[in-house]
Amino acid sequence: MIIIKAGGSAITDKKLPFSIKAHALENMAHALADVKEDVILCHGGGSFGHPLAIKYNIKGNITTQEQKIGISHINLAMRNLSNIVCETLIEAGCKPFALQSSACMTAANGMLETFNSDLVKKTCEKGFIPLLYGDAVHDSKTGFSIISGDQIMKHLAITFPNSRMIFLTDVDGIYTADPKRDKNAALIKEVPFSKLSSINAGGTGDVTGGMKGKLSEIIKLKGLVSEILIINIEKEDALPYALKGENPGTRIY
Ligand code: IP8
Repeated sequence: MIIIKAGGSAITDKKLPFSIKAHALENMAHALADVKEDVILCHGGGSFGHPLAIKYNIKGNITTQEQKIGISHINLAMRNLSNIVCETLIEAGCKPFALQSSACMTAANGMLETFNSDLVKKTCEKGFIPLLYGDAVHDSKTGFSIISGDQIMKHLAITFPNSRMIFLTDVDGIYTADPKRDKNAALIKEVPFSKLSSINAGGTGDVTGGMKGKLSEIIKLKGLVSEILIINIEKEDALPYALKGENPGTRIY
């Protein structure tokens, strides 16, 4: 099993609300059209989910009318992004089947609590690519909360042990510092799980964390996956290489 996370920054343009990076989506879709192994795809919120989460102050207890309107907006925006991803995959010859995260997952205090992963299994068994995404979900403690795609990845890692995971980003892999802010940042080609916590990869204003946040989620995958690749989906060859087992970015083992 190959489980792929398409990061929000990789497939959307965070500078412009509700805008996508069409070339990145197309690179991903074309690479997946040729893959023979079972694949699960999960994407983040990017310019569709995160600006709304900030605008409507989606954190803690969701009690005000304003916050609740925000939840509706996020629910719609994430479906819209999922539709765009699906359309791009279908055009490239893939068979995606979107599973609306808000309809098959719940959270408790912002942490994923229940997940009907049977639907994911059935979708794979029938030869489709299950498509999941970070989303606003029912929360047993706060009313609603936002589940990140990385939390979903952790759950998938437990459900499908020893899978390979590929994280698609807009940078070549993990750097010694944030490559968008620090020109001395150097790419790390290989790193063991045990050294991940000492890397200062820089962060962004995402409600669920940026690259630093991603690494803190990735650390939790130790012992659950066979390996993780972090690659740049803006480079046309990166995902085809990664799917063949090569390392065009950073390999975590
Ligand atoms: O981009 C968050 O998912 P992430 C999704 O994987 C929303 O952190 C709705 C902001």
